[in-house]
Amino acid sequence: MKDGIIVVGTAGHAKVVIELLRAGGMTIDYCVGADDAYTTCLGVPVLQGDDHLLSLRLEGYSRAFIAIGASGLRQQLANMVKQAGYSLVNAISPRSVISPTAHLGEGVAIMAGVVINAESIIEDLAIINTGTIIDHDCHIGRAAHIAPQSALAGNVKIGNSAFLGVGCKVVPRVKIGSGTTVGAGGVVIADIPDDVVAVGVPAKVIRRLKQHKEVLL
Ligand code: JB2
Repeated sequence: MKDGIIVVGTAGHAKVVIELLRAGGMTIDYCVGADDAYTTCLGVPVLQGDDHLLSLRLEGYSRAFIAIGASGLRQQLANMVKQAGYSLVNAISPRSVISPTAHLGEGVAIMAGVVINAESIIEDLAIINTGTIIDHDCHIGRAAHIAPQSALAGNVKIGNSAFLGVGCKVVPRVKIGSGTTVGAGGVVIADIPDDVVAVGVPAKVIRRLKQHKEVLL
């Protein structure tokens, strides 16, 4: 069995994740990227093409992290590596503050400066980006992404695959639907349905999106 981590993804998100994993004392042996990916990422050798995930598994690697921002692709690749027999590690900054009563799923990224308060739940594959605050009793859905410097008050629910742009604010008890995007700087003061784009202060729906696909294992 090999102890090193395989990071899937080779671009900006992978760089941040590699540094988080290193800060947590882990060693990253390879990145696996698309066929046209660069050959190294922060000094980690890059293998091009997902067939490598299977050969690395046969070599004895068993731990991976999916470091890709696009939530659909992140879920597809997570399913692929799990089916190949990998487990997903978490990438958690030692400079985040996470309540002992919060619950984290697997394959989650929690960047520096994040605060997650009591009894909040972060589902698998979610990204809680730099400097974001998640107050008590929030629920962040599978593969959702809360971009940097956002702030969620207590009891907020964010649906699966939702995306909150940089600097969003959400008042208590609001629900934001699955597959929904809230544009940068949006202030959400009322529930927002699934699969829409909402922007502004206060945030208003401006567009419907194609229904997002749940990519469950
Ligand atoms: O089929 C694939 C594949 N397709 C694209 N297999 C594998 N293994 N990897 C694939 N990729 C990889 O997704 C590319 O090689 C590349 O590494 C990555 C897409 O990179 P992109 O430049 O779109 O960004 P990112 O995912 O690293 O970061 C996004 O999300 C972050 C959370 C950006 O929006 C960042 O700004 C953001 N911070």
